[in-house]
Amino acid sequence: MALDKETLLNLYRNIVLIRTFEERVGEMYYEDKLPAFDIAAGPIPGEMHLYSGQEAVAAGVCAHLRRDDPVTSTHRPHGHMIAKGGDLNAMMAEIFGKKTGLCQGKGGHMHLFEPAIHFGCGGIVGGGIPHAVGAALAIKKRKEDRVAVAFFGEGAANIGAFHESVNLAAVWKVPVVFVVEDNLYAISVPKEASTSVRSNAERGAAYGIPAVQVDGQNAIAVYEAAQVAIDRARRGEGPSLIEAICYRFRGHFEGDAEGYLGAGEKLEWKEKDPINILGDQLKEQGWLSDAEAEAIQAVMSERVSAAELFARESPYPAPEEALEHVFA
Ligand SMILES: Cc1ncc(C[n+]2csc(CCOP(=O)(O)OP(=O)(O)O)c2C)c(N)n1
Ligand SMILES: [Mg+2]
Repeated sequence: MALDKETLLNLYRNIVLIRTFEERVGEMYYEDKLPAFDIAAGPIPGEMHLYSGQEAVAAGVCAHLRRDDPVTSTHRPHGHMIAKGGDLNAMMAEIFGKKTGLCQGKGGHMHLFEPAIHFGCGGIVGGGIPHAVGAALAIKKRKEDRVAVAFFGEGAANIGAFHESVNLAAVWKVPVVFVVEDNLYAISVPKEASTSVRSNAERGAAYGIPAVQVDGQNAIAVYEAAQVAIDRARRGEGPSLIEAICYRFRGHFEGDAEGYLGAGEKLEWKEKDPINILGDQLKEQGWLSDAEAEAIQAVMSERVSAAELFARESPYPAPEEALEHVFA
């Protein structure tokens, strides 16, 4: 499949934006937390799970989605939401716990909800998978051509909700695509220690749905696999599964000592940085010069800085609002 210049450049811009956002959040997260690592201190209190390294998966899949296609995400949601077209300012404000955030500052980084782009996520591992199937069932009942996508990790693929969801999606033949991001670990647990099959793509056969494995560091490979799965779902032909083999460049959470990594493992994976892989593919075509790459980086840095400024300058919710808009 020959991809055109604008499609590839858009993938590249998206990946650079996600990386820039994540790395800046990673810097800001440590403000005032060190040296004792006080998790409640600084402008971004609480846990933080960043998506750097896995950007090609979110970008390659979401490139096919419309604003009205529902997406469920995870405890590592920023990349998915940015790729889906999320409002950077409102995302960043939510991460800062500010009133102008997507959940008025009461959700934090794992609870980003934006109805306008049909996006939701949450900290319960595997929790978004049944929601995506429910959304797909609604789409089918209404006879719409929308597609639901569930992003989740390979750890989540061992949760009961995954198996029940894939089974029912197949039985009901609903328009959903399951995207397993296999980044080799669930916190510190390697996949081999928790998973009965070598590849989650093998599990598609157990439920009678198409499933493929792709190189999740290669945006073009993800884009092409997602095109097949999403087109199929839009045509009413039912669910499918994509397993993207990828790697997170940061710890499971910020503050992770990463004692479980093999020697040199991270450096090896950094050779497969999705920005460089796609950048080289673009350069080979003559579609990206070093100066153009720098210009794209400058635009994305500017967008992230604007979101940071917005978040920093926004007010916190008032204490008397603490019990509003929450289950209490
Ligand atoms: C139901 C549930 N069990 C356990 C946890 C604790 N937990 C948070 S993230 C995580 C690992 C998830 O691994 P994976 O699905 O591979 O996603 P990744 O973090 O690698 O992106 C676990 C066990 C949780 N949040 N929810
Ligand atoms: Mg994982």
